[in-house]
Amino acid sequence: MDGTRPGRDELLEIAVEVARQAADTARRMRADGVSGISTKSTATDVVTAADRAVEREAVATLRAARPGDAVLGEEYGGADGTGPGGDAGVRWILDPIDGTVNYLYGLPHYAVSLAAEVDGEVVAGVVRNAVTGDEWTAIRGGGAYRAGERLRSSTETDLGKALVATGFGYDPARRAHQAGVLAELIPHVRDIRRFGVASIDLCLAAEGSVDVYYEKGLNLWDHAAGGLIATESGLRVDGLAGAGPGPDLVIAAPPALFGPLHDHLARLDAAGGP
Ligand code: LIP
Repeated sequence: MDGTRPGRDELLEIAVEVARQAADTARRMRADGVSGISTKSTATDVVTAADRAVEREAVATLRAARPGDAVLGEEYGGADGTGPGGDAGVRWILDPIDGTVNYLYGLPHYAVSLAAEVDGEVVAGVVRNAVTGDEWTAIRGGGAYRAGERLRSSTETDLGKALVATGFGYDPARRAHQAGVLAELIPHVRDIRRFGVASIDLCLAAEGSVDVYYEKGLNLWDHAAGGLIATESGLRVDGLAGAGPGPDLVIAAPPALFGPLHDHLARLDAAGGP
């Protein structure tokens, strides 16, 4: 494998191989207990030795498979010296353990999320729950799958009957703002689910296990792969006012629910606050 321009199938194959290896490492390290705990943006934004080890291992495997590609990882950023897109315009976007707080508490709900981006567009992605082995994949234009089944997202058309997944940041002031938005939104929906893992939340929306998902404050590695999987299952994945999914807000919803949910979130300044 060299700096040649790869096919999407080839990129997905590499992503799945790396995600399975990373998931096994994360799960094995968790069985030995949690070590090397430190914090990042706030006292509750934790990182563990496993987050770092899984990322180093995944980057090494990606390097071996495609030496010229760029890698953007949560723990080491793009510390590989190569530009946004490597020799062939390929960049890998990796969250080694999405749901680190769940990992810390031993909740069986954390994932490896890996996307391949070519010339700035995500074209392949995998999200793998490291404990259950649940694995969601997608290729742009090729659909989204879980266990060989093509995913079809919710067809709900009434926001009042929509089950909503969402999340909260690590900054107390931001959580207060997010809770305020949620308190105003909850009378207008069926109910809320807070699982703690953006990548899996997007995949649950992709398979219709929840109807919609939204969250403020995500990084690219939290939503790159899950966003493609959600899009390929039929959801609209965007921000407010067509801004695109990003740190201000990520919304994933069936076309019929996107407008009503968007308008509530805009009215409630969900992209605003700290
Ligand atoms: C987490 C996200 C989750 C969000 C958390 C955190 P991490 O990512 O997956 O949706 O609510 O605040 O950002 O920190 O576990 O990689």
